[in-house]
Amino acid sequence: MTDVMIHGDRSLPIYVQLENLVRDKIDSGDWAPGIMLPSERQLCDTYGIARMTVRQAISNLVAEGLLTRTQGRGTFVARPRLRQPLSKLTSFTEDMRDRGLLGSTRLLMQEQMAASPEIAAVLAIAVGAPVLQIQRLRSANGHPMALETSTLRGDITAPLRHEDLEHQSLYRLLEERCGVRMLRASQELEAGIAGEAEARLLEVAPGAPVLRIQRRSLVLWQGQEVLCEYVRSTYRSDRYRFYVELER
Ligand code: 16G
Repeated sequence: MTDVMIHGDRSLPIYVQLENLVRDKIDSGDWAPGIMLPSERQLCDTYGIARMTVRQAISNLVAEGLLTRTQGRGTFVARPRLRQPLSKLTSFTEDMRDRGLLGSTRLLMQEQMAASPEIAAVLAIAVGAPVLQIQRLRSANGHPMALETSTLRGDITAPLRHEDLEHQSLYRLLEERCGVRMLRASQELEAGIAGEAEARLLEVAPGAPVLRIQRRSLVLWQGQEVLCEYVRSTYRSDRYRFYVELER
């Protein structure tokens, strides 16, 4: 077996040669994002190599994020992740528009409620004060990207009570309807795994790696700087890459 050459260098283990071959096909555009790879059996037959070897190469490329595997459907060439700067306070709508993608939203919940102690502490308001909570699934070109649960101060967002939050940008509405100017935000990002419900919405397997983000936004409202928005988001880690410029 060690004598087999499927990609340039006979001295490399066969699974590495196969990985390199797949990489080349993706880099050259021969295998475009979203296309399904030949089956394990086909790869074995085409290159005359063992099933275990094919499996190892594919698993490594899945772990690397170059391929994605969907249970029962097959292995696909991954779509390149969206590179999102962490230094700009932008909205999902703006992010999609800037990239020439078609952003869409599914509104899962829109409710007026009383602030829990946790929310009250985060937004620096009284426990029981009114808040508006909305949960939205955000997609790009029809592909689910993130699930966002935003909690906003009820007094500031009172004009939004009957607004359609499925087809309009929340940040634009805040600025145009609520007399708010978005100023800045603090954001925390950590790794997580998708629970059952969010996995279904994001169309990933339960337990798939995700990025969890919390954002607290400060706005100018009635001449004062106040915390207005607290967002907990779950981003698909295979669709996003966040970056930040560092200075010294
Ligand atoms: C982004 C923000 C979210 C904000 C939303 C408003 C993160 C990581 N991202 O998705 O906090 O609520 O934009 O979007 O929190 P919209 O104006 O398009 O409704």
